[in-house]
Amino acid sequence: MTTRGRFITLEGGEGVGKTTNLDFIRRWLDAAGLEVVTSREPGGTPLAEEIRGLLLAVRDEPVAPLAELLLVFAARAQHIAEVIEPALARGAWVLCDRFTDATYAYQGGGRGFDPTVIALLERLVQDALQPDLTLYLDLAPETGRARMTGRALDRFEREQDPFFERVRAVYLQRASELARFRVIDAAGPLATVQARLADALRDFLNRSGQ
Ligand code: Z5A
Repeated sequence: MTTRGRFITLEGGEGVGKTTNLDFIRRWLDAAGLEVVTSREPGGTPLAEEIRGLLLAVRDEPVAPLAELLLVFAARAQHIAEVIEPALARGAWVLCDRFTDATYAYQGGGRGFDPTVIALLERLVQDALQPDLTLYLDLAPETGRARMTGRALDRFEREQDPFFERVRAVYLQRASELARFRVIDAAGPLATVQARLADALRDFLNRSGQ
């Protein structure tokens, strides 16, 4: 019988280094002899990537918070069905740049949705699916923002500092409540951050009996 794969998510505010470190983590897991599928949210399939485009586009029409929340979960439903579940079922490890903790942080903390509403949709869309390990890259929002200098900002990145303070507060709250979280200090040189990530991965593999 095939052993189900593990689901690892990478989380954090803007500019903390998720995209930069995703490839490092993938190579690290590859070197450990694991089959790894990398993906991202919102996105990960053609349809979900189209929804990502809708969510991130800067537009004149204000986006109703409920429309935003439902689009996030619509993309997630497609991503789970097409990519995440099939990969885990065949024994591959899935490494995903953001998942539902981002919904609690951005739509919950940022936009003010009651977490019980998010939890309702989470159950509907995910059933029992949860990450096995969540690597949360923690950084002061102003440091992350400074790293983004010169980039064209999307609809979320145009939010102001208090929005990102609320996002960070929700991530830290969840990290204190959920055992699957590992908080990684994302400040300092990239090599230092990657050494912290490698420690967390080594620890997870040891605990998983790999
Ligand atoms: N969103 C949501 O609202 N609800 C949800 O449920 C989900 C998502 C899943 C898109 O996500 C948006 O979707 C997101 C929340 C919303 N918006 N925001 N904000 P995204 O992950 O694509 O967006 P992002 O957070 O803005 O990602 P990003 O711009 O790609 O940032 P990053 O991946 O964390 O950082 P990076 O691109 O790897 O690094 C930024 C720069 O810093 C880059 O030049 C690096 O070379 C540099 N860097 C990286 N590490 C270091 C260190 N250690 N030192 C110095 N410089 C560094």
